[in-house]
Amino acid sequence: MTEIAIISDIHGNLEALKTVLNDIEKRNIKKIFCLGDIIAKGVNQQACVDLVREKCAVVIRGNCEDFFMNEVDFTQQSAIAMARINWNRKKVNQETAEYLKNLPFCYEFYLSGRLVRLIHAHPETCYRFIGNVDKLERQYELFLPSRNTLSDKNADILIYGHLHTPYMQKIYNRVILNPGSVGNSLDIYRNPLKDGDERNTTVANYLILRGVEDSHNWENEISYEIINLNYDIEKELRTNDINDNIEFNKYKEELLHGKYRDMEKVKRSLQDQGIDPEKI
Ligand SMILES: [Mn+2]
Repeated sequence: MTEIAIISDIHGNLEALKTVLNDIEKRNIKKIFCLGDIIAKGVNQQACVDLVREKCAVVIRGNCEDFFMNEVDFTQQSAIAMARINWNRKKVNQETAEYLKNLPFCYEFYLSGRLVRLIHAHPETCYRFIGNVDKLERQYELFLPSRNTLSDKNADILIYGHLHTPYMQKIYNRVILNPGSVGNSLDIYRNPLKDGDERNTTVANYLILRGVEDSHNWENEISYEIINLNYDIEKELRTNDINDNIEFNKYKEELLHGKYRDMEKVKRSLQDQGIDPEKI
């Protein structure tokens, strides 16, 4: 039986990453795969990339690596977007920027007879958002191959990041898994009028997969488990400050209370799909 830890969306949060890596080590799990978005938002981006490179056997590209490390047409960007781009680019050195720019889009392997595919967000592009409240037909897109996937088969188990909240869904005989986010979890975002409790604050999330690697036998055992860990958020925030983190106050609200800075954008996209955001 092989155990694989899947981590995602670290976003420059070193304290959260160290907490997750310690937990993985304590469990004696030797294999770690990363789904991207190591950078952007927090200030400790270089240290996070260094640790991920040291510890992870597989690393794929997230939308943040794609967006911040590639050439951007500045004439198309707003002033705040330009400030974000410049700030994030300065957080990693040139060699790291090259490494991030060249990360693969996808990784695939067999586990207990299932084709497991890792992507950041969607088989076509690392930017498209398919959430845990989207319609099943739309979610099924996640299993499909594209010109960017390594094989042209439908995945049996699709693992993606991008949502910043852990998620598991079975559709027919296929499974969607999302490990949530190590460093920018929005896991406890709730409408305070409903069942939310901000005192719980956010936790670091990751996923453990267990099965027989490289086996094509469906009869082999397979299991998955989401881990939620408290970490020292205040300590991480002390390494950020108003001068060093251009969006410090928004960052603080996200880390402490899971209040996503672009929630209005998410609400609009839910409404576009005919989903009432207040009912989630
Ligand atoms: Mn992300």
